Amino acid sequence: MKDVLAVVLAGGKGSRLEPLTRDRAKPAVPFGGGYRIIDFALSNCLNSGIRKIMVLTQYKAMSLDRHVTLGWRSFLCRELGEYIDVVPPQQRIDEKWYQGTADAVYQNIYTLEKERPEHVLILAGDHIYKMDYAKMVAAHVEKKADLTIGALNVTVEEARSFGVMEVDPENRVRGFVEKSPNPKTVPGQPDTCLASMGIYVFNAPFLFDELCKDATLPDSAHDFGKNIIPSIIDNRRVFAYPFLDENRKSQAYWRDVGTIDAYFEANMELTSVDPPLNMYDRHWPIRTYQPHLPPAKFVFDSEAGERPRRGEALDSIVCPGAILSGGCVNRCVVGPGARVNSYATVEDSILFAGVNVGRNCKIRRTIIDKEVDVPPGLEIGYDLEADRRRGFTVTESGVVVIAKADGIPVG
Ligand code: ADQ
Ligand code: ADP
Repeated sequence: MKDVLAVVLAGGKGSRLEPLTRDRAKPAVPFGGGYRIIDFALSNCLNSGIRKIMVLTQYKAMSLDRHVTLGWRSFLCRELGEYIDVVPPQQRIDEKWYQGTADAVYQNIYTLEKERPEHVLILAGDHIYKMDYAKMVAAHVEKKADLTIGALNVTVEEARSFGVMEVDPENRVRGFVEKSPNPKTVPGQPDTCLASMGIYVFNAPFLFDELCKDATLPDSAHDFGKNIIPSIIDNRRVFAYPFLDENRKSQAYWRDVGTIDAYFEANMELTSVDPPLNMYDRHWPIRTYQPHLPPAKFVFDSEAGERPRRGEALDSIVCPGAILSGGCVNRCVVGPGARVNSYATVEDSILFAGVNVGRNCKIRRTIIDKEVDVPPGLEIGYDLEADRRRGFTVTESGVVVIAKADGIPVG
């Protein structure tokens, strides 16, 4: 993997994750307590033996930049030629801000070429999964491919928001349409489509040639899915790489947490007894920036008269620095330094770092953004109309989101 350079596209706006992406890019949105979404792609890189990583940012990148710089730089040693660099939009080649994904890579082409990699692995910074990219690169080399595309089976409904491939029995890509309203199904499986995961292994010189060619086309959206891939499948060796579990039998865990509902469900899955994503796998550690915080604390005050103050957590993830100070959480993700005060109950919810839940609050199916200070006695997630009137976001499935600027004090 020494000759592989990973480019992580981390510029997506994540508008369907609003209001969590109001002040931060989607890859910087917290996930599973102390992690950020981008930690999964970056951990996959390190665990796959990749030591040269460029993170391309664009939209509201401050929190993402800080996270990667503080948390990830120390894992790699520049003296040994290893690095993880956060690269803001360049605007060196063109006056314009980045356009599509191919343009984001093209704008950094000088830096990429200078590294003289053999392969460039292009990744999205906004999916939750554990994948050994070394196996994908090995398959790419074995097939003598010019481009290999990570592939997943999805339903026809889901396929409309993906690039969808048609492949021959050798998995060679014969058709590729980006976000078609009528996606092609897998032969013999009328309910299934083969979707692109938006991750690509390119032979580096081939990638650079194609980017330069595409950059001269006035009508191109400069996007891998819309332009580059469809234009090369007839003449070049493009293969799909099915993302399967370790036994290479069934589909592996992969979540696009692009909507609030999908994001909420993926977090809730982590609190189940046997989650589909194992975060405790020593062979595949998920790394992140870990602030120095004291251990989580649970306070139970039996001296408090008839109503003892129970600080407890069931089927929950509780991060360092959190204090359940006489409040209960059930099926929750409790972020670093969050606090739940006496007689409060929080169920099926996600509390970001530093959230303070006041006494006697009753909260369910709610996501609360960083450092929001919920006043005592508030009920959230029970009367959704009341929650909407308060200015909170309420999704179709009834998940409430309290963002930083929703009229509740922060800090
Ligand atoms: P989308 O995810 O819809 O489809 P896009 O919005 O272009 O494609 O985002 C791809 C990735 O690039 C995301 O991680 C995003 O954050 C990032 N990104 C977008 N614009 C960027 C920019 N200018 N600078 C830096 N990063 C940027 C893509 C493929 C589909 C595939 C799905 C799988 O186009 O074919 O099926 O991913 O999710
Ligand atoms: P997070 O909650 O993701 O840890 P922080 O609270 O540390 O993020 O930082 C987010 C803050 O950074 C926002 O309040 C916003 O004011 C600021 N910020 C984010 N992106 C930008 C940007 N592109 N330009 C200026 N400020 C930004």
